[in-house]
Amino acid sequence: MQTDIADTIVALSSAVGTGARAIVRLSGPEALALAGSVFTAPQALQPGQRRAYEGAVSVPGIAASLPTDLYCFPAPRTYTGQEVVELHVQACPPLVELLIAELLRRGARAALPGEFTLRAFLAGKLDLPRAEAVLGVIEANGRQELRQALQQLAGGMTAPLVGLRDDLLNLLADLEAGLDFTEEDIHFIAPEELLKQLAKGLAQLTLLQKQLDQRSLSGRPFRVVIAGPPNVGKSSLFNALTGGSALVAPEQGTTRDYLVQRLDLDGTALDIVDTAGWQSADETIEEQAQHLGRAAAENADLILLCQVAGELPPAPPTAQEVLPIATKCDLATPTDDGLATSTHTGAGLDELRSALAIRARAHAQPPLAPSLSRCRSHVAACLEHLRRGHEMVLFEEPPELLAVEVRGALDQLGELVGAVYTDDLLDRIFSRFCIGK
Ligand SMILES: Nc1nc2c(ncn2[C@@H]2O[C@H](COP(=O)(O)OP(=O)(O)OP(=O)(O)O)[C@@H](O)[C@H]2O)c(=O)[nH]1
Ligand SMILES: [Mg+2]
Repeated sequence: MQTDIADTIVALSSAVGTGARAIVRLSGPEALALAGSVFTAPQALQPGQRRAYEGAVSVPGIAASLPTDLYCFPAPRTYTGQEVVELHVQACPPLVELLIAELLRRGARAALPGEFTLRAFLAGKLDLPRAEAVLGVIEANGRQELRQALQQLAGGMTAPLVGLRDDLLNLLADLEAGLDFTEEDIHFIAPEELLKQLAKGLAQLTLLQKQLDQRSLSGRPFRVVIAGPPNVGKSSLFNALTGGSALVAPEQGTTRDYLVQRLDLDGTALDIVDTAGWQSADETIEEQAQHLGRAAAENADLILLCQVAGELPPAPPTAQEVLPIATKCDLATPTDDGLATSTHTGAGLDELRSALAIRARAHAQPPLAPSLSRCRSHVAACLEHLRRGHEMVLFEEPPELLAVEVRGALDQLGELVGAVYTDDLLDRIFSRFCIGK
């Protein structure tokens, strides 16, 4: 991505299409001058002041001037660290197109995908994992991915590493200072202290490695749990989807255990789980069934929350994503409370399968996956350097060699947070963004 941060870039930064408002965003040294050249307001624009103006834009080809709000955010306290201006206009696609074309004609450059966030990164506003998390938030499929992306955006991954980098930099400084005095046997840092620092780094990184492993969602198939009150047709739905043979009976409390079956939908694997209907338990076995069902629901990526069509849907049990299903729609007119299905007539089953396939596919390629695997590889390499360093201190090897390992560990951490990067890497990361972000 060849970008010059001296260019003033422009893009539509709200969703494409009609709507209440469209936001045309500019970033760069000429942002206000360019926006001001198409915008008129009763009061003069004040460069360097953070404020909003009510006015209008006029663009060639449209006789009338169009009511517009202009928001000016002077550098450096902005998303990109540069002067940012937003023009909020009516979300009419031809108008927005004409406005952007006019700004381009006057000297702005069309922003490349992710270029606003790239500028934020280059200005030091975001480290690399947080910049990657911006994409994770935009493209999150479901609440769990959104939660993870927001956590990463808030610095959840890199904040603990800042302290580690500082500690290792101090350690390296002490080691390198000592290198000039190796003949005299003067140490700036005692071997016990070295071991303590290295062990602390190892512990921190091992913890981060575990967290990254847990967050890699794509490792296991998408897990769909069928849950809801007793006798609403959960096991019948399970059988209809999987071709399985869960017990189905008119009595409530038929399902005691829970059943899992792997299913292939359009080439994507997913696990479907049938659970016992929720009810108060008055015997031990029932209690166990309830407990198992709840545990299965907690591990779900999606809960198919079943209720008989026409009845009030039950309250969702957990924070997991829920798809409400109105079962037995052959018996009653379904309300709007969910996807209407009937295992007797087959109604709604194809729609349910496609809904599951879309979600399972999205789960198999979570937007944060490339970021997680990038971070995982740096953490693993950094751990390796620290492990070797730890061993060297134990075996009293020369401090020059230890310094090489500590430097290696620091390089890895630097690449992880983006303190060290290549243009290729930035290209790979930011080209996945959409334009305007
Ligand atoms: N008319 C109609 N009956 C259904 C449908 N699905 C299930 N049933 C009937 O509803 C009864 C209960 O079905 P199950 O699938 O065992 O219900 P469940 O929710 O698994 O029940 P528990 O395991 O006891 O919680 C059975 O008699 C099924 O034949 C449907 O789509 N239409
Ligand atoms: Mg059942």
